Amino acid sequence: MKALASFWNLRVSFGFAAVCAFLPAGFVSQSDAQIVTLTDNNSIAQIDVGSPQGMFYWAVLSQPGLYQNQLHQQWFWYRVGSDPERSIDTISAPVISGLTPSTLTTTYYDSLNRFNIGVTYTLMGGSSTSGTADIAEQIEINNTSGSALDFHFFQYSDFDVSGTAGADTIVLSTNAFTHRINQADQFEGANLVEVVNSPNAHHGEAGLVPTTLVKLNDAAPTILNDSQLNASGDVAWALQWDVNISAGGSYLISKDKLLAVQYIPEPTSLSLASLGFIAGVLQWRRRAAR
Ligand SMILES: [Ca+2]
Ligand SMILES: [Ca+2]
Repeated sequence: MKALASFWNLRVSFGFAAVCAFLPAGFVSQSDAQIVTLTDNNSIAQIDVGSPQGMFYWAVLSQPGLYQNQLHQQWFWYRVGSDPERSIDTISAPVISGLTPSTLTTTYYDSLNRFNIGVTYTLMGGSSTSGTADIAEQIEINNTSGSALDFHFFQYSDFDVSGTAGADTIVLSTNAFTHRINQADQFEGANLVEVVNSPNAHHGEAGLVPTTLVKLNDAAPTILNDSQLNASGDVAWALQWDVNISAGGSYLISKDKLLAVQYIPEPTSLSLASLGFIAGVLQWRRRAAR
């Protein structure tokens, strides 16, 4: 069953990559969903900047001509004081700037003019045979309210490494000096590593989908539970920054994600197995036709 699921994932990814090859880089779709496609060397990322699905596709070349998606959903939530959390796409329509084939900035402006949040993504692909790619994310929160702002910012990440939702392990690690979370490692064959460059997160949570997402979308203010480990499942993780931003002040978060997939130069046994399957079906149809 799992092999079959992997097979379909690969087929879907390949079809998707084939479609992407015809899109101009830094492409913004015209539909209701505002999807931006970033490309660089061996990597493709897609971000729906107008919905909580957020970044929903990130692939690196894992075989000649084959892109395997490693990401289901990554997006950002925020809370002011003890209000419930909301996803940043609810603040306003995204204002897109700095769009190049591999970079994007989206800014959201609070309707009460208390703050704005800008997120800049920079995709850095590796060589075609490296199996690695990097996304840097910089978040800038500006207090425009005229008084101090009790602000809470959340990143939610649901990667499905190796192209499958199950059997992943997530480990969140803390900095030895600050005792705050500064790294996330998720793995199942392929690896995803996020290093929180600055500042380290105040809280984190590793869990099974959709436990943390439910907390971010419910009506109660949430503090992530600081669990650091979850294994063998459809895992997700989140980070939380708590800050009092002075009037006219800004808060900057700088992070870096690295994806590492084993690059296979030749067709795999999976591809050969699928050819065998097709040959078997053809033989069965010939027999049935007699
Ligand atoms: Ca909540
Ligand atoms: Ca997952």
